[in-house]
Amino acid sequence: MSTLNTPKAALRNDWQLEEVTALFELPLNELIFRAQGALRGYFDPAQIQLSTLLNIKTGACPEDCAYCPQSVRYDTGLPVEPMMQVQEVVTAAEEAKAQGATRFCMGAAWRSPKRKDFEIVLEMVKAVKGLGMETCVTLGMLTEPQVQQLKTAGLDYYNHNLDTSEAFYSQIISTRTYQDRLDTLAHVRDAQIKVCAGGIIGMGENLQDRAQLLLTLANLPAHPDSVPINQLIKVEGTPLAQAQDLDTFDMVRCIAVARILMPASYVRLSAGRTEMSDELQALCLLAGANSIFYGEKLLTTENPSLDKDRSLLKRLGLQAVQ
Ligand code: SAM
Ligand code: DTB
Ligand code: SF4
Repeated sequence: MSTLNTPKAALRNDWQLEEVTALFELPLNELIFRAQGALRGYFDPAQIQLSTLLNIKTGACPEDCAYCPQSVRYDTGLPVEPMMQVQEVVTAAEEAKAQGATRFCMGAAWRSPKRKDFEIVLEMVKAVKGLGMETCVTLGMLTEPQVQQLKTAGLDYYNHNLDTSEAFYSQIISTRTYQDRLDTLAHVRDAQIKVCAGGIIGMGENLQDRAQLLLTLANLPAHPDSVPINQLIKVEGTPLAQAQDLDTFDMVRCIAVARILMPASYVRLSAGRTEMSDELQALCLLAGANSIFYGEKLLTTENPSLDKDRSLLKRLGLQAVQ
């Protein structure tokens, strides 16, 4: 039972597509009501988890992810930057901790890490862990030995998104397969590193694709511990720069369905908050999101300012998870 005496919904890995699409089709009030119930079984609804992102290596990525400003294939005007120094990363993590973040997520624009770079990432993980923060990295595909080394270095979470449904995936990325992603997630899970896996909406996918993405995540052998739901950030120069705008409530519905399918996971209202009103963000939190990226930048794009977020959390009566 949670502190508020709401029963814990069963953790299921046998969701059927019809059940998930039926959730998407519920009247919004009913969907949100059910999602709040699911949240309250496992979490204190007055608490929110804050993760800060840092891009430790920017741009020139060989992959062709159609949404991504860091792919070498698209001219987005993003300056390519070499990998950061360990000390620079530690300084950024110290700042994030001082601002109230509990998890520090380091991202790199790689298909997969090269040996020399990987050694440096291991040092970064050890150093950030040494600050008493939760550590997370997102480095692309990993082999089993690399996962073991990250585990030994003290890594808590690995972020690797499925991004969309298997059926829609080939329209977004051609340089690696859906199975590659599932394999990396399996290596991470087998090493008992916590899994952070979610996706993006607003790339032209249909409702069935969104339902299938969430179904695939929920029917993994264990639910991802953390589920980032990103709204596409349309970056000029990427193939998806002109993608159609989402309906305002699509994000709310996706978050609510993720919450119902994976009630014990942190569901993160991720990319896209700068385009959202305070009211829409509040609705996403009401629909069961209990985590955000906190810090003025995501990887290469803007995120709300710390002041704005502090004020929003205060107005909503939310406390940061310690
Ligand atoms: N290169 C690694 C990889 O792809 O696994 C790690 C970094 S990659 C940028 C991490 C995730 O950021 C992607 O899987 C995607 O879900 C998200 N992302 C990238 N560009 C985005 C955009 N324009 N809008 C929303 N999410 C985005
Ligand atoms: C995730 O799901 N979203 C974050 C994090 N994991 C690595 C990244 C969002 C990136 C948005 C585009 C950018 O800033 O480049
Ligand atoms: Fe590279 Fe990751 Fe961007 Fe894809 S999402 S282009 S793998 S940085």
